[in-house]
Amino acid sequence: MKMTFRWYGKDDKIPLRYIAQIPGIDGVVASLIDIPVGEVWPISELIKLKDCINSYSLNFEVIESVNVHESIKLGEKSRDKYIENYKQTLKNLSNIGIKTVCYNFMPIFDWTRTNLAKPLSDKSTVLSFDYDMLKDLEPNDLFDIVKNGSADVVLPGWELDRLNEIEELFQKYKNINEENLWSNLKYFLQEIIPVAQECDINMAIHPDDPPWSIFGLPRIITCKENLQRLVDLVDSPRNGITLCSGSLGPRKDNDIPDLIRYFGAQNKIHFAHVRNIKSTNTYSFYETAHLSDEGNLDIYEIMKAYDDIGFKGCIRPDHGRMIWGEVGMPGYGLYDRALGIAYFNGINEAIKKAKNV
Ligand code: DNO
Repeated sequence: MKMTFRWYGKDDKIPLRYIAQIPGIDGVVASLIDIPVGEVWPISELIKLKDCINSYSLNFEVIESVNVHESIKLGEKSRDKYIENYKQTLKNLSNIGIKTVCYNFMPIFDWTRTNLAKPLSDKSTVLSFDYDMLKDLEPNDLFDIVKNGSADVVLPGWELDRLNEIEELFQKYKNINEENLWSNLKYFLQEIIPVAQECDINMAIHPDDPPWSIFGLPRIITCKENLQRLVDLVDSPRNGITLCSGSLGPRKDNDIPDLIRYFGAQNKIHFAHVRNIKSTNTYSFYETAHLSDEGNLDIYEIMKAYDDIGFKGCIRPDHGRMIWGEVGMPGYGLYDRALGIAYFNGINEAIKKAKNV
């Protein structure tokens, strides 16, 4: 597997030279966050980004993410224009050597949390999701939470200008149930996957986070059965998943090592996110350090499952705590994610050496 680290480009407070110093690092996962959703990513900008990353001897082969325009998820007439743009973006990405594109199909909101800085007993802070709290909130309140908690950085998916269209979007989603969303996803994939095939790009859908409906909006990429339905929508090796332990993990019926083995056996895992979470009740949880003892997920078993399937793709530590006084994008600080990588490296070394005994 190739160890990678998410980097938010020129607005990221973490310099690439620091990332390059993480032991065992192979590359960076990035995107063009300034390009409005639905527009074609210009090749000139992509070349600049790639050159910048490569100049620190870091590889660049995964995009997280090329976001999908709401009109595609809604199945509106205008979707064809946005799908054509998406195809052109894939072609441009393939020209700079991108091998994997992560995307998601969550209506309106990407990942959702009710607190971006929940204090833990060690005085670090983490992202958390409290279902009871969400019940009393309006979507606008969520934007406030994100704005006030994001240390002046615009979190992708939470651009404030999106607020202007929120009411209208909610109106439109009134007519969209889970089955409609599935059929809109199928339409999208039937168009996109043949192009991904020509471009040698693996499409890796990111699970819904959290993996259940919020504000009454349908969410479908949530569990083993639905992930299987996704890969069956269009039969192609290019149609696969981002296996995100922290997004799927809050559902008790999602056994992450089992999912890795099950979808790994079908060669459907194109990208891996590893992090830990601790549930506080059925629909509430907070994020923790990566260490197994800190959360519900057994990170050793997860890494073991990746080793068992001979995973060759890119893997990255996911959200970490904010520690050691670092101020930055919630979940995306340098220190705790670098500790995550050190931990994965340790587990991997132990797995390898134990096999040779
Ligand atoms: C949150 C991330 C998500 C992810 C997108 C992929 O931290 O895991 O925003 O990048 O859902 O499309």
